[in-house]
Amino acid sequence: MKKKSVEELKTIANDLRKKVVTMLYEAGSGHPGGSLSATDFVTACYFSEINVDPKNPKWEDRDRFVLSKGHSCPVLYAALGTLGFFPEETLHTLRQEGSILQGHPNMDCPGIDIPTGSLGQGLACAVGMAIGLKFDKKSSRVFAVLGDGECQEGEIWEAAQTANKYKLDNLIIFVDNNNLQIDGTTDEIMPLGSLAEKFKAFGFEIYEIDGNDMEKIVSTFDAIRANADNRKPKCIIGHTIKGKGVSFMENVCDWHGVAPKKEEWEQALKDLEEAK
Ligand SMILES: Cc1ncc(C[n+]2csc(CCOP(=O)(O)OP(=O)(O)O)c2C)c(N)n1
Repeated sequence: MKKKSVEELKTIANDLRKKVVTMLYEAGSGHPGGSLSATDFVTACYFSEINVDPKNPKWEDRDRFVLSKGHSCPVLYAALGTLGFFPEETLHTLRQEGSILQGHPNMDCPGIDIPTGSLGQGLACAVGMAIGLKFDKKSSRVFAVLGDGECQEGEIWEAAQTANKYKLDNLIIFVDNNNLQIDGTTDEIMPLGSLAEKFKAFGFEIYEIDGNDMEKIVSTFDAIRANADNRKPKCIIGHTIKGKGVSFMENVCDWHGVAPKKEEWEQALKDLEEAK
């Protein structure tokens, strides 16, 4: 895929945010906060960095993408629909019975490499994929998006140990570090300390950035590519804002898993239009 400029990526991210709030408004349920905090990273992945083919979603040599924090799937669906993995009109069927776009992703949806939603499990799946790709001598990479609240799950750290043991330099994880969980701050629920220090201690190469800054995300990908074969898994700690881009959702925990009503949806679209 032809690489997009940072400005083009910012425009796409804004467009995906609009699609996310619209999908959630139409569905009447879903998770806006964590979808909007992860939007810039998902955009940079799908529209610039990862090697996938919308016409051949199961292409053997594709890069893999694991949305470990599966509840944030509206933004992933918006990206996949925009790219043509499925007809874009399908985005209007989010969470409907029989739709390929369920409240948590499953593999009926073209472009989804693994079902997720039970937090803590996705990184282990990504690690397994990265081991398999190395075993098959493929140059494909595995990208995984984790929540900071999700990092309170023990299985994350078992998977991290394994990534280190097998020197998975083909694994790139992004921690969407928005400091909020389902019903409070991550610190109130279970303090995490420094995730950068933790993943470093687990053998990862660390990049700590503003995870809503497109330029930083793109330059981090450049740095990772320049340093690809150092036999270390990579971890980007992305400091983000939950609900990013919608004034009344930003940093408000109550918007973790609630859909906007009509006036709120209209206001959200207005905010995003103004942010363009
Ligand atoms: C194993 C498991 N326990 C609990 C939940 C319920 N749950 C859904 S989202 C969420 C909070 C996740 O917080 P975080 O990972 O920080 O996600 P974000 O803030 O980015 O949405 C919880 C506890 C779940 N999906 N899976």
